Amino acid sequence: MSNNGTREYDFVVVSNRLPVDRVVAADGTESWATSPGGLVTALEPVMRAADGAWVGWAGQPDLKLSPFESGGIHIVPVELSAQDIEDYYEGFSNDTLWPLYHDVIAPPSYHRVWWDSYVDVNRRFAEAAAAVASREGIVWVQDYQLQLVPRMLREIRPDLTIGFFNHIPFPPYGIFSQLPWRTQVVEGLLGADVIGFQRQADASNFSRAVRRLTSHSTRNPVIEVGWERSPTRRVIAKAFPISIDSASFESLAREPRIQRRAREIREALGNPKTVMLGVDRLDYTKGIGHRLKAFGELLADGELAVEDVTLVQVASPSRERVEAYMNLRDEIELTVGRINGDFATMSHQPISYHHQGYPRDEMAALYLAADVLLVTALRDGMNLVAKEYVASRFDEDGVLVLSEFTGASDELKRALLVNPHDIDGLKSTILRAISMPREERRSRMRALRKRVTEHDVARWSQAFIDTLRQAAHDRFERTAP
Ligand code: GDG
Repeated sequence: MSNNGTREYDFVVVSNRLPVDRVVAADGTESWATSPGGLVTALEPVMRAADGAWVGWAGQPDLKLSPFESGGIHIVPVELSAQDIEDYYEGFSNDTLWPLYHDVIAPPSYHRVWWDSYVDVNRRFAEAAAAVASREGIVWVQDYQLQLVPRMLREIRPDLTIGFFNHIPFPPYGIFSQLPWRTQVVEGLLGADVIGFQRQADASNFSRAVRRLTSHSTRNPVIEVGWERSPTRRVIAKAFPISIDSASFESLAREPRIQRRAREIREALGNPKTVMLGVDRLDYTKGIGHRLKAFGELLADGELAVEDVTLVQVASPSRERVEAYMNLRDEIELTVGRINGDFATMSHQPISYHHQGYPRDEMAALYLAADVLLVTALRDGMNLVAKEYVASRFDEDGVLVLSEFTGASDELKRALLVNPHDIDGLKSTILRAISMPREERRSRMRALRKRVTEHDVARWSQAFIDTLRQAAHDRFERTAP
């Protein structure tokens, strides 16, 4: 208990979005359902064991909510106004940082009012976390929307141990240096004791930015941070590749009703010899256009026949109020329409396109139904879809075509790795995937499954939290009288 009687928590997670969704029943009553995301699943046991709270935004503007319990987690809502959402979230997070951190695939917009809002909202998240964390507790901040929180939080609560995990890439300095507020962002992150990235390359890019922008010394993975008026602190910046709840995907796929549904999907598509699948948020980083181009050319060249191959593309709606996403949707849907118009017969469509989100059961059935999964991202922090496909394939079948520009490609080496910019290379890889002999499919899928089942999301969170606890231990040892 704090002085003012509110409860305090030893383990606090801070993320832009809370892990719960508001559900309004037909009779108007409201409740909260825990969203089935990987992060919640991974952190639930830690939350329970360590008396945890979760700080974040409930997903709707101007919603005043008091803290509440949901699924055994103490939920601390941070209110965002419609203006905050426009400037901090859709603006600075999704139209400045997102394109900048993904190799400027789309041009980032730099607006000072967006930055001011980002600073302001980050401060409110930091204050909310500071208010609920117990003395010498642990706070774990998630992702690029909240990069200033670690430093702000440390200034309010120097007793805390603070972790930060970046779910998206950290760009090379030549790109990062475009950001007018680059030094503030780097110093913001350095408020943490442990900064986690998806890949080693991201951690190296970050260390280089630290060397270029600050006078702190770096010796991988340690950065010695000397801020004015405070003693030097050791910050660890290294890779912790995220994963999925592999066992739960596998057991879902093993359910007879899911396998039945997978067969139904193939039948509904006219039982083509090969079903290829793409599952992505409709985002310009995912390389959906490159994938469609390669597929369209294979049909035009006569290398693939529409009766033999169907591409199912799930493009789940995303960031629909950001202009770049509106334009992307038009572009993709024009291309899908053209390919279908050019090659469809009365009984077969080359692309089965879905601008919808599906329940997890349907996703698992799709993974089972697909002979080939196409992941052609131009840049992706990790890409969990690739891991979900592998986890679902308990039958040791299916071929994963995986972009070299995903974090997942560092681990899933026995996928067919592609450079999605090389359309000819992509085309020949697709043909290779379609005609791969059963024995080779099995041996590759086995190796991929070994990696994904052994390195699941529980192992990821455990590794991060262990490093954080070790950092806390070392810090208190060094400062002990
Ligand atoms: C960011 C980083 C990093 C998608 N459509 C539906 C649906 N999904 C689920 C997938 C998967 C998740 O959303 C997407 O995760 P990804 O990793 O593929 O991509 P981002 O959303 O861009 O995630 C990424 C990740 O954070 C974690 O650190 O890997 O690099 O960009 O789980 O299955 N799920 C359901 N219906 C859909 O229609 N149920």
